[in-house]
Amino acid sequence: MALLPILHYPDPRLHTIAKPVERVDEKIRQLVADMAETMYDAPGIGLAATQVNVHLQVIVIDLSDDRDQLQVFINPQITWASVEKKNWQEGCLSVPDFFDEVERPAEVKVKALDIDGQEFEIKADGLLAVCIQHEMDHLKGKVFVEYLSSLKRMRISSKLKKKARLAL
Ligand code: K1U
Ligand code: ZN
Repeated sequence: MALLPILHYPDPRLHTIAKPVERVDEKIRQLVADMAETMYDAPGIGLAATQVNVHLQVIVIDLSDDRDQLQVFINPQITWASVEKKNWQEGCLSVPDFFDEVERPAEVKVKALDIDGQEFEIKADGLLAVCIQHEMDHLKGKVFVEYLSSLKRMRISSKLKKKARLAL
């Protein structure tokens, strides 16, 4: 297993659109294991392959307190979203130390492949629904700060650029 470097906003690679996985093979299983290790280490509750500069439709999520209930979504598709919307405070490992509210559908149904390449569909609400939608945005090249005002986005961008310069 390996820890993978996480891209930070405003890295343009975060805007790459991920391609579908053609075959769930050992290489994909290794990517999932490395992504899970990276998410647990960060620590985070989710991670999309885009964030580790791999442009394939792979997501890992673990919302459990004991960090032992990994959920893997390969080629995820939202098949239904509720009309009801909800605001949640979101964070992102690619936008360290910033949290802000985003409005999204309160419930979604998502269809995906699991680690064995088997199709499954789940209905999600609460934080799982938020996290799935947030991670699926990453696969489409969208970072949650793009839901915020351009002023907030510019402030975040310049703070993170400054932080990156100081880290050199
Ligand atoms: O996509 C990511 O960068 C992961 C992100 C997922 C997420 C969090 C909150 C709302 C929507 C999506 C994170 O994991 S940010 C870190 C975080 O929320 C957290 C970290 C440790 C413990 C609990 C939460
Ligand atoms: Zn994120």
